[in-house]
Amino acid sequence: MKKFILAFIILLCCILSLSPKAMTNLITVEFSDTVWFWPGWQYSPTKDQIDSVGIPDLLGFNSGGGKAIISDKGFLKELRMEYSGNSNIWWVLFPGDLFIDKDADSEWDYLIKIFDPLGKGYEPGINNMKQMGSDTDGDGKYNLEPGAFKVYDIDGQFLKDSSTDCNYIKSGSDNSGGWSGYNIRDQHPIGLKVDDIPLYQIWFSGWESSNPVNSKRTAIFKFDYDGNNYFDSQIALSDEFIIGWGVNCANDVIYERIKNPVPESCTFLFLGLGFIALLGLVNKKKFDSLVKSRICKDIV
Ligand SMILES: [Ca+2]
Ligand SMILES: [Ca+2]
Ligand SMILES: [Ca+2]
Ligand SMILES: [Ca+2]
Repeated sequence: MKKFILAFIILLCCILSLSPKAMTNLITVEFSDTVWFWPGWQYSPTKDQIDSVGIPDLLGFNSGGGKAIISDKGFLKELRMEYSGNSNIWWVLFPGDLFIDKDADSEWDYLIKIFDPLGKGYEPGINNMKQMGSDTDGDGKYNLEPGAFKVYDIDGQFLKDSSTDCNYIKSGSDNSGGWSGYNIRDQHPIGLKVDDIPLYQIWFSGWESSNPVNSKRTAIFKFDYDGNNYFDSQIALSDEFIIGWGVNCANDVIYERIKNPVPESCTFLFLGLGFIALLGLVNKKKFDSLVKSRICKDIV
């Protein structure tokens, strides 16, 4: 009887681990903004000592920012980045591309292309909201509307330093175009030039043309957005993953190694252990005869 109850519990666990309800559980992980530049991308002795050169300040979780939402199957579902500034000249800023290193091996795996959403073409490092955004309501203020943005498989793009890589779009150092006279973090990756066909799309919350001084905004990336029958992205995360993001001036950049609390293949491991335990409960005699008859059958 005891064995029967134990078997029943194990079976129940197996069924629960596969149930649709279990698949909907979401886990939130907080992350901060701990770097001043991406590894290998220092450029200026003075600015490399500062987290944010001017605006904005991308905020860590202790300021309310920095959240990754992961499904209990280990898929990335959402990223939330908070930012604020002590000035409202947001028309000069544009969000950079989002980089994801799903297994934290310092090779990027996915790119979410924000930098050129309207297909206007880009000039590395000098574009601003007026050049790249839209003014759909005609009030003269340009902003990036929320919407669908393309995801690219960039497997194999290394996190190289500035001397060896030419595929990155970098923040401007030429003091021309939209950046003439601005004091920014120069020569830092803010995007990537890609010619590939996008894998799918995800939802991005857009970017404001202005921002009340010192108030917080949140940039949200949704990877499994079904509000408008968008996309079914499945970015499977390893035990650790890295995100890289910033603005087109690279005034503040994020490069965070985040722990994925969902153990890899935990469900299958659990299932496997369950079945092994079940097998152990089968009457040894019956089990032996079962095996024997199978062997005999195979020989015959
Ligand atoms: Ca910051
Ligand atoms: Ca990788
Ligand atoms: Ca407008
Ligand atoms: Ca930073």
